[in-house]
Amino acid sequence: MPEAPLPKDFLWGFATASYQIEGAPHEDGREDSIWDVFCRIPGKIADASSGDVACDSYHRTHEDIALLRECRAKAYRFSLSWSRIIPLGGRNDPVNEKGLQYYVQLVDDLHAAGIEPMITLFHWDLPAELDKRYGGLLNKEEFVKDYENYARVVFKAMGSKVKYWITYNEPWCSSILGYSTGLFAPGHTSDRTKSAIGDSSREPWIVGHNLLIAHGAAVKAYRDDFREKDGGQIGITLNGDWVEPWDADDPADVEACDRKIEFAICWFGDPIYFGKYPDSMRKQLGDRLPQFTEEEIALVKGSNDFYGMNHYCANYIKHKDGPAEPEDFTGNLEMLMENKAGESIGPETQSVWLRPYPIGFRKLMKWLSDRYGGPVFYVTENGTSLKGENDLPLDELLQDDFRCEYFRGYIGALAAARSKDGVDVRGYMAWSLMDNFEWAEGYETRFGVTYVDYNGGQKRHPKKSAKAIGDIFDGLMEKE
Ligand code: PNW
Repeated sequence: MPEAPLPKDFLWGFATASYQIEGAPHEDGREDSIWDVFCRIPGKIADASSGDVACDSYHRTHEDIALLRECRAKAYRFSLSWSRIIPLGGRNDPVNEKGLQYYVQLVDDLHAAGIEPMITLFHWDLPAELDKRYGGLLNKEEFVKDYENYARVVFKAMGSKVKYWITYNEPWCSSILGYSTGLFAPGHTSDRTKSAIGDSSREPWIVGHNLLIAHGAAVKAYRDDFREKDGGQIGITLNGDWVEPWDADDPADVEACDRKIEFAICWFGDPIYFGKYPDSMRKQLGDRLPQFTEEEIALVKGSNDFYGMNHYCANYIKHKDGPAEPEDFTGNLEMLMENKAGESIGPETQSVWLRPYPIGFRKLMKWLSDRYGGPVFYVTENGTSLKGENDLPLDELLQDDFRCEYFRGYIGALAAARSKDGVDVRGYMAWSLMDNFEWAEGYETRFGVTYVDYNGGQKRHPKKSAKAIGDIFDGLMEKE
């Protein structure tokens, strides 16, 4: 028998995020997050919906855990709602014991079910009060201290029970979608037809910087005061897609590919692994990109125990000539779905930005592993929507062969990255355990391996892919 590509302790499971599944926005003392506020602004969410009910997971954690068991998951990645735990968010604001206990109970119940919890501290739902009080993520002095305090409250309450911590989910999204395009909360942008406030040329870079410092501060807190007794690991999750040149014969397109990854991923990865921003970003952004002080570098450099990787798709990259626009956040290039020959990078899905290209997963993992000296990787999200899925009758919808095929391709690519390219990847969380509130897309776009009937009491129906993932891992992992 040839050796299996994945070890028997490979940690696989499913991911979700608080605002996307919980509902119960004002129960047991929870206060608004910036997403509650954002959803109330007409025109921001495609179907005018919100996370008010979502999957109702606040009342159905037992159903969620039963689903995880049915899927044979070994781990569950979920995020905490900061404003459930500290409703107003700040370091001098009261802790809400009921909100905190909801998560402690969830962790206990997961352990009882034999499922390893992986916790994201921040998946975009900043307490709204902090945005109002001092400008939220834009205010380095206040925000870093409040975030560190929140992290400590959580480590103290459940540090002994949780071995995997993620400080931030996709800081690129908080910075760019929240402060450049305005597509996500709090919706800042220079585009005055969309928002009265915002400066897309500056704010995203300030926010990204502040998120990095806050990440470093939380990691330091964990390492100083919890790691030794609790024995866990902590890292950040970065999103990033693979890239192929629009014209493989044009050196400028080939070069633009690396620049795209630097702007999207190394913006955060380089400070964490090297203590500086990529040269390509400094060159284009000049002093709009903040400078690290010596103290900040000391906090940020070396602050990952593992690299959390979210990955969905790929793009073709075409360089642009001439100077970059002040609002550009891509690295002065175009991201396209088709190459020069008119070939699509992959089949269409319900998400305009997502076309599957499994080999890109293997290539990106290798690219990142080479750049950062072979860190430990946990894939913390990977998954797909299906074009028109929401319009199908239930019996057809549950036969989600396209999604099964996606997972076969992507998990196969991960196995190859590990067994053939030597990438040290130790875990994989599929996005998502169930259909949920897909941010600005509302409920029309579904990413779940479980169908959630939003008009039928949030009843859950596992799709074909819910079982397929376990079968794929069975085929790839060493036997017990
Ligand atoms: C991730 N884009 O977000 C998030 O972490 C999840 O909460 C989300 O539900 C999932 O992917 C599916 O969208 C992204 O526009 C959202 O490029 C948008 C983009 C990328 C990632």
